Amino acid sequence: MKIDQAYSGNVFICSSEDYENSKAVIYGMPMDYTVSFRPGSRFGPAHIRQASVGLEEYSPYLDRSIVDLKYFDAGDLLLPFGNASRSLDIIREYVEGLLTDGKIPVGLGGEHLVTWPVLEAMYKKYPDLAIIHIDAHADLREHYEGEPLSHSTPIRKAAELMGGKNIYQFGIRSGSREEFAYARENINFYPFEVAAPMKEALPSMGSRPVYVTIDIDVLDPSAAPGTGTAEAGGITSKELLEAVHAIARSSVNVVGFDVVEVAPIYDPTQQTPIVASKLIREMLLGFVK
Ligand SMILES: [Mn+2]
Repeated sequence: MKIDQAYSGNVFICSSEDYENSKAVIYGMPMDYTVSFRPGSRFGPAHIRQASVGLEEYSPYLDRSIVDLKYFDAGDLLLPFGNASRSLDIIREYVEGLLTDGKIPVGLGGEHLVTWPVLEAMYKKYPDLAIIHIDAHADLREHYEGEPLSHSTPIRKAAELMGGKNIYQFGIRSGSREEFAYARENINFYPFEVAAPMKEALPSMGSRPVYVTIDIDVLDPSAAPGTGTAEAGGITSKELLEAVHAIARSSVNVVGFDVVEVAPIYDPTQQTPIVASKLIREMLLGFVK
């Protein structure tokens, strides 16, 4: 007899087994081989699923419950470890398939480079796409030690593909002088803070299709130590949730989102996947109408 997996921790809590009728699809991208400092985010998706079992189904912020929403958890993509280029191809093809099926992709990372092929697929489907990027790091390098396929380059690639003025960055507090100069000139750039500038910027996005990518290291290391490139001086989980709810209550049309860079091995308390799983719940309830 089949055992219901909804509360097993093997899937994100309350995931439906019905792909066809699910609006959103959760998928893991267990890739961490281009990181500049500490690896380990390949284990992020599994730990976010395990931590999700501790969540309530109901969101008092949004007065909505995940039992009233149908989403499917596809598990983790099978990636060829060590081969970044082929891994990105596999991610891109998978997300293109989700978009063809009319789904909202909900990605679990993995290092931030996994977002690059997702953005390529999203932009192909939505030519008027805007990106909301919430992160401690600008991720605007052209290469890292000569390597363009690095977790420090995805937003630069996106800016070159779709124009920096279609990208909104929040919470950035780390990067090279060149990245900050590039951001100030080319991007809608809101460094250090997240919730207040988010509320300021959202009206200018109107009802555009938006992809939201959150690097967990935007949080202060005291709130999320389990990440490869922890950066002091970050925001609280309360401020991050406030920003997510501002997006949810705005008129933008969120067409996909992800949470990346959860590296559980650096966090024996598992606080980092715990906060990431609540973010996913709130984004499912706030963004998937
Ligand atoms: Mn980062």
